[in-house]
Amino acid sequence: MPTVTFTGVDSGTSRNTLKNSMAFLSRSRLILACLLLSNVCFGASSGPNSPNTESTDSTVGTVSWSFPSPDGTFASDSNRATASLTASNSTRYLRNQGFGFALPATNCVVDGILVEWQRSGTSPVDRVIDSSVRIVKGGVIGSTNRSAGIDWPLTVAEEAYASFGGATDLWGETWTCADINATNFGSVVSGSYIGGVGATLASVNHTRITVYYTGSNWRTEEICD
Ligand SMILES: [Ca+2]
Repeated sequence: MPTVTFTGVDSGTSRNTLKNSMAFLSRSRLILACLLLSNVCFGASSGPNSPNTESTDSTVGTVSWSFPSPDGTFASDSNRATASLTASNSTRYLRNQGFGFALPATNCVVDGILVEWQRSGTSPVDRVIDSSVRIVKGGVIGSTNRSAGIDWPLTVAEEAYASFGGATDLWGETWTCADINATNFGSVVSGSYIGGVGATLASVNHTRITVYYTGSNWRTEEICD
């Protein structure tokens, strides 16, 4: 058995120091063995975000939208996109894109999309209703119409946000988070005047979208004491 000789210090003290160090290393190995690297999912939402483009899309309806300068629907303010309706006709689509989402590029699953429009009609007797409400993916208008024929408030003073879709509604589409981040992701809405006479002014003040998604992060967890 070789003999270890400690020089310059008391050999008993050095022996205790070595024993303490080895005990510390032993505990450290135990702690490392109890750490688990796991992929943990979390639910999140992004938004509501506002668009940076607005236009008339002639896919439906007959009456185009007019937009003030610099914009009508980018914010809830005194500027509105408007369409003058008569004799039971409908607006063309009001199309919004450029919502500026920045969902994670990886480990990201889209769970639902909520679209809200702040809008009104101005006829005191007859009404404007939603005729078509759809999502835009990759610049293409979706096949799912979420309109329930809801009345638009009758005055600008009564403007309110109407909600379509939600936290678990994918609007009949299959999504990647890159689809949401794309500049050609957006929404369209068309209104119909259900009065047979007179005229009304359909107005949209603001469009906004909230996206719900599941992400995941790698994290270490201690699984024993
Ligand atoms: Ca506005």
